[in-house]
Amino acid sequence: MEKLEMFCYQCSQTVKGMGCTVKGVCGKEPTVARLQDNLIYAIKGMSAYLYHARELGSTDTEIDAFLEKAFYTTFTNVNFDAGSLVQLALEAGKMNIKTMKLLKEAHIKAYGEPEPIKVRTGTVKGYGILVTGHGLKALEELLKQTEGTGVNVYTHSEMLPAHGYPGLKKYKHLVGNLGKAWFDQKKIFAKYPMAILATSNCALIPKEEYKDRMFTTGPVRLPDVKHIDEYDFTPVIEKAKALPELEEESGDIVLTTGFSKSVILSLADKIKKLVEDGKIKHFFLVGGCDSPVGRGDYYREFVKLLPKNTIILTLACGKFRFNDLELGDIEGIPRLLDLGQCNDAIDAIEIASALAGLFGVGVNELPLTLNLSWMEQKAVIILWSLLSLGIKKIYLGPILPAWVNDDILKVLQDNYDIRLIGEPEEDIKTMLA
Ligand code: FSO
Repeated sequence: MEKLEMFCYQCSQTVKGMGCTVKGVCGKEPTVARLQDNLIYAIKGMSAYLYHARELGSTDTEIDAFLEKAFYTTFTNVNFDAGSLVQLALEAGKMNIKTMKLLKEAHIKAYGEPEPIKVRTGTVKGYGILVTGHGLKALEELLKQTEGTGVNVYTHSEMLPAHGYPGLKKYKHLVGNLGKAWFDQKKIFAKYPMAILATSNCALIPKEEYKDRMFTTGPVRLPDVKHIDEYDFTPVIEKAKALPELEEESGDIVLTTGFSKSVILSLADKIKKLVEDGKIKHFFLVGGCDSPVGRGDYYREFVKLLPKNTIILTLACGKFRFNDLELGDIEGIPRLLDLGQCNDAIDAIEIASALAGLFGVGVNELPLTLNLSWMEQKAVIILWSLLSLGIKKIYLGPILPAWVNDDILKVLQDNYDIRLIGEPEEDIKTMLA
């Protein structure tokens, strides 16, 4: 059958299928289409955070109204003005700051403020359920329903920070974390014979060998995988109990998480003195959404090479590239501080502005460098949040998002001095210079 022909409003030609969005059939660089794509990615990321906030009873009508406006603007024939689409992306960034705050407050209200905690990475003898994604509400409901059943609960990837929340760590059968960033899931889920629950984005089509013991909840759906509605995890618990018990296996590493804003800011005076005495020379924020493509090893090498008088804040699944490294401490302050999930970028923003206040300078004048790995929708909206605050000289890697063309990159470089990663050693020299 002939494909529908459509008029492309951007190049004023008739094209096969929908109006082109990435490669212009007209031969023109479709910057407007790419900026529309950017906006779609950005509002998808923001919607994910909003969804988890709503799960905990927190909503905001101003954010809802913005999403409506932004989504409407991505019609192929509503907005042809590249400049205003950049402005809209910045507005989305600002709105996402509000969204991340809403979610953080909802998490703290429900589970208390995270506290530093060491998390084991092996297995405990007995039945188990492995939870992946970002959904703390789903995890909490599962923990309530598994209490006293002899089924242990483990986290994977972006669920690691759950261990820091008092309201979640109080469950003694939340016993550890298995695996690293989202893209190791096929290997990890196949390796451990336990039930698996996916609570948010970054779930992959399952392999045959574990498909029948995998479950989804919330917005996640996978082909031939049972979906759980209304937080009734009975089928997941029954499946876990029908599987062989796991053996006791001590993990190779112990991970640390739970460095909330208030934990870090309670050390503000000490940090100030260490900076003034030259014992802390520079702060780095290294993290973001990890990508299986590109030079992901860059981040491990980068962190390893950082001088011992530097502090590294981290968040999101990008941290698994290096969060097993023993980096020591500076007079009792750990050099590696895990702030949590990608949405906890709000803590990084508030810590940076508190440090700026402490030293009486602007955030761009702080001895602070942001070196962010990115992939996917949430990383896009977090980048626009940082840009909306006027933060400059952010390093990006390991690859450029598909919607960035030379024109867009030039705007980002000219206005925000965005830099692309190079070699770790050279980058560190430039950042510290
Ligand atoms: Fe990573 Fe996934 Fe959370 Fe992202 S698990 S990649 S888009 O969700 O933001 O850090």
